[in-house]
This record gives sequence, structure tokens and C-alpha cells, in this order.
Amino acid sequence: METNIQTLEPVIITGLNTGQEDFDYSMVELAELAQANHMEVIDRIDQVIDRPNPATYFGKGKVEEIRDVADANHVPTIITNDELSPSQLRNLEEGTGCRILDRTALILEIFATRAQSKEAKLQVQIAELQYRLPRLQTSASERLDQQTGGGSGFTNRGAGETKLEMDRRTIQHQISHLRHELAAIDKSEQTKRKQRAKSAIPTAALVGYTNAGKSTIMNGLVRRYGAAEEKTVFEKNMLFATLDTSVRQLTLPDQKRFLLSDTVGFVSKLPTHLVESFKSTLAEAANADLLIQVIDYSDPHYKEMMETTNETLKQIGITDIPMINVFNKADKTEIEFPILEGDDQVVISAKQDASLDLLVDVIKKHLFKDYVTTTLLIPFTDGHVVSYLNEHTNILDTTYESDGTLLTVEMSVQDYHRFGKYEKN
Ligand SMILES: Nc1nc2c(ncn2[C@@H]2O[C@H](COP(=O)(O)OP(=O)(O)OP(=O)(O)O)[C@@H](O)[C@H]2O)c(=O)[nH]1
Ligand SMILES: [Mg+2]
Repeated sequence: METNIQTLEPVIITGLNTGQEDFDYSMVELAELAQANHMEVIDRIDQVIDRPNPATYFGKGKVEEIRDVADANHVPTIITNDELSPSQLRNLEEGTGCRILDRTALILEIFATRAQSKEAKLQVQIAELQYRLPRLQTSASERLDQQTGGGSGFTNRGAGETKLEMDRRTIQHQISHLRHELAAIDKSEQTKRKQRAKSAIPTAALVGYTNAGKSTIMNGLVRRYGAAEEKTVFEKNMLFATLDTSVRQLTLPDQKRFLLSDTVGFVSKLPTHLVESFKSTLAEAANADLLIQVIDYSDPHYKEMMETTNETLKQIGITDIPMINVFNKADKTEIEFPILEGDDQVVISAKQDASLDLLVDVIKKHLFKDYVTTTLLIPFTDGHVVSYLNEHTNILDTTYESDGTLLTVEMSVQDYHRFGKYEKN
């Protein structure tokens, strides 16, 4: 008996090759997205063509070919590499007799199954409804007023309204309702962010392509430098393992502290609505002092992935935050690691301690570049200041003089302003 084998839905992936450079790569990725959605790709059909057919996306002959292959293999669902217009979607569905799932809908399905937190769920729901809104079927030319009769005065607005118009209105209501709910959550997140900003602890955000190793790096650093109560995050070899932002505080051996956030991964042609709805999740990155772009160096398409990441960041409006590049998974390549290139690139493996140390060095150089080193003489009567400095700054040297404790200290500009009065010239 094969009862415990999970059945995967068979699908055919299809793509229009209009001469775009990254066509093959995006088709390989489409297959991975399908697998991430518990589907089994049993065939791939491409068409080389100048531009999509406005009515059916593919040319007529190709539509028939797809129908025949789907028929012969009992495939219920066809996946297209691009987002289709509402009429293309409908016509292609009619022409092939299959359910058509375009790239956008596929990504939305994956996000919907992965979303865990209330915030992520709301964001995905909003994006789904926005996708559905222009695609509602015009099936009902029937007038609702025929069914509702002369009816009550309150619903009079519906008189003469088609079912389609009513469906649209319902969805619009749902969207604005969900947006309200999301706004309430955002507000409390904003408050938390403000509190963190006030604490003047610098922040860095891990960004990059899905499956690059962001969460693995986060966990490696949390295990080494996080307080005991700082929990690790979910990491897994699958697309879109992370949909929520997590923030963790790290304290380095020299008492330098910073906040590190792990964010949702990107993929090429990420649906615009989805990017829009995830803006609030990505606010953590937008407010960071440093972006750490994580790249899967073992993937032959890593350059395209970097481009997609940079494009997506631009799309969200994150443009002028300093960024370091982390070429990760070097252990899966022949390339030597850990290696520092210039002052803003490292080649590492997230699973190696020496790599994480090198990464921390680079992060430090960026986050703490305006730290000052000075000598302070703290009178014995101000013992609390010494305890503060012990906990929050990097004390390089301590000697006891007759009039107090003499400390050579490396510290933030804020602390320097606070304790500058003790400076010994
Ligand atoms: N060999 C090797 N595997 C790695 C390395 N870093 C991460 N991985 C693996 O890559 C897979 C994805 O890692 P994650 O950390 O979940 O990736 P992510 O960037 O957080 O992905 P999303 O959350 O989907 O955006 C996991 O199976 C990790 O164990 C590395 O340096 N070397
Ligand atoms: Mg992750």
C-alpha cells in the first residue's frame, strides 16, 4: 500500500521566449517554485515568439499542443512563466481545458501556505484579493435586481447591479478591512522600532534571494553572540522558508551591540502586489544602518539573483543604505574561503565559525566606524559610571590612580558625549 506517499499534483510548465536573456534561468526557477508548491513537473513547453498573443498569450498552434500534451498525460494544471492578463487567462483556460496558474498566482499560493504570523497572513490575503479583483468572471450578465425584486430601500444601491459588480465591491470591502487590521499591527511594530531607535543600538538587516542562507547566518550569529533568551529562527532548504522579519540582539566579546534582522527572501518577477504588501515586513530593512546581502555563491545564476535583489530593494524604495555582499555557501564550490574582498565583500560558509567571525569583523567596521577611543578618569565616588562602561563599552585598559579609575575606552559617539566630562587630556 502506498498510503503514506504524498501525491504531488502533476503540472506542465510553459514559457514564452521573447529573447529575454534570463529566460532559461527563469524557467528552471519556475520548476522549483512548482516543486515548492507540492507539484510535480512532468513536462516543459516553450514557444519562441516576438511578443505574446494578446488574446491567448501563446499562438494558436501552441495552445493546441499544450492541450494535447495535457490530455495525454492527464495533467489538470498548466503553469505559465509570466503573469497573464485576465482575458488571456480565461482564453487559455478555454483553449486547453486546464486550470491555468500563472507565475504570480503560483507564488501567491506558496506564500499563502507558508504564512505563519498574523501579519504575514494578512499581507498575503491582501495580495491575493488584489490579484483576483480584475480577474473576476464576467459570467453573470444576469441582473441581480431580477432576483431581489423591488426590495428594501437599503439595498437599493444594488438595483441594476450585476453579480460581477457586487463581487468586486465585496472584494474591495475585504481588502480595506484587511488593510485596517494590518495597519493596527504595523502601528505596534512601529512603536517597537522607535523604541529600538531610541536605544541607539545600530541595526543590520539580512536581505537577498530566497534560499541564499540568510536565516542560517542569523542563527549562526545568534548561537555565538545572542543572549540565552534569543531564539533561533526557522531555516530550511526550500523557497520562502522565511516570511516574517525577526530581530535579534547580538553582543560581541568587545561589548559592541547591534540588532540583526532576518527578512523575507526575493525571487525574480516577485508579484508587485506582494512586494507592496510586504513593505511593512521589510520596514525593518528600510530602517537599518547596514544591509547584508546574502548570495548563494554555489548557484550558477547568482549574478541574476543579485540583480533581482537589488531591483526589488529599489522597488520598495530602499536605495541609500550601505550594503555589504556576502558570497555564501562557498563550501559547495571550489573557491577558497573565508576571504575578505575589499572592505565590503566576503566569501564564506554560514556553517563555519571562522566565516562567521570574518563576517562579524566586516559588519563591525561598518556599524561602528564612528566609535571613539579615549581615556577617562572616573572618580571613585562615581562607581556606577565604571559599571556602566564595563557593560556597554569596550575597555581596553584599566589602572587605578589615587584620584580614581583610569580607563582607556572604545565607545559610541553617544556615550562619548555622555561621559566626555571625565576625559583626561
Ligand atoms: N552547504 C551550505 N548550505 C547552506 C549554507 N548556508 C545555508 N545553507 C543551506 O541552505 C538552505 C537555505 O538556508 P536558509 O538560511 O533557510 O535560507 P534563507 O536565505 O533564509 O531562505 P528564505 O527564508 O527562503 O528566504 C538550508 O538548507 C541551509 O542549511 C552554507 O554556507 N553552506
Ligand atoms: Mg530564511
